[in-house]
Amino acid sequence: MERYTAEKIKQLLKLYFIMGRNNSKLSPEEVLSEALKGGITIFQYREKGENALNGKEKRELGKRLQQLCKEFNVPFIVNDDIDLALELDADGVHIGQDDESAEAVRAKIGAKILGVSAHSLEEVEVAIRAGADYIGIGPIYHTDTKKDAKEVRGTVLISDVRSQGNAIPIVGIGGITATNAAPVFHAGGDGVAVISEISGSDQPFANTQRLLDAINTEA
Ligand code: TZP
Ligand code: MG
Repeated sequence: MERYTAEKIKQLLKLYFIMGRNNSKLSPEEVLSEALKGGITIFQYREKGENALNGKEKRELGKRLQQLCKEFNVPFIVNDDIDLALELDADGVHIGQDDESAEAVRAKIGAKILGVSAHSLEEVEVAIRAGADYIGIGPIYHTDTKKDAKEVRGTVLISDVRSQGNAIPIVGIGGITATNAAPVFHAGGDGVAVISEISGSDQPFANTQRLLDAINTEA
């Protein structure tokens, strides 16, 4: 297997849905099915926070969500847990600055997709040198979903990366909805990542389509 091209990654980032069991009102399987039908382009399994599943339960839910993604040919990414990603043969992993180094993770996962969260130009550059396929930047807007989120910075860092002539695939995250997604693309982002806009809704299909409509008028 070869590394994904940057062009392909940019297409995949367009509408990035992230969810763990405690983000969803409906069952996670039901929410993900609706989001897949609605047109998400990539999915991240992020099992975090209070009552997060561990061990076998975490793995079993991951397997079921991965199977749904396979049916729609949508890549399945695992947050933080490299061992689980390898065990399930996931399509990739996403890590933050507090996780294992991007270099070490790249060495373990080979050509799988590697996403890294970054909050400064320096972190962006280090992640790229270490072999990141894309960078997650946020929080763009206020979010209640991630309790330890950094301060809201809008799209400044995305613009700064592009001002430097850096073409690394970028996804913006944090408080994104159909009505505020546009600035991420205007700043040079390739996609938006959402948790609650889809998972917290009792109409995940409709919300996914609304997001996609908003994105398609920009991207
Ligand atoms: N990283 C930065 S903000 C955030 C993460 C995981 C949470 C995004 O959730 P929401 O509900 O889309 O604001
Ligand atoms: Mg992390």
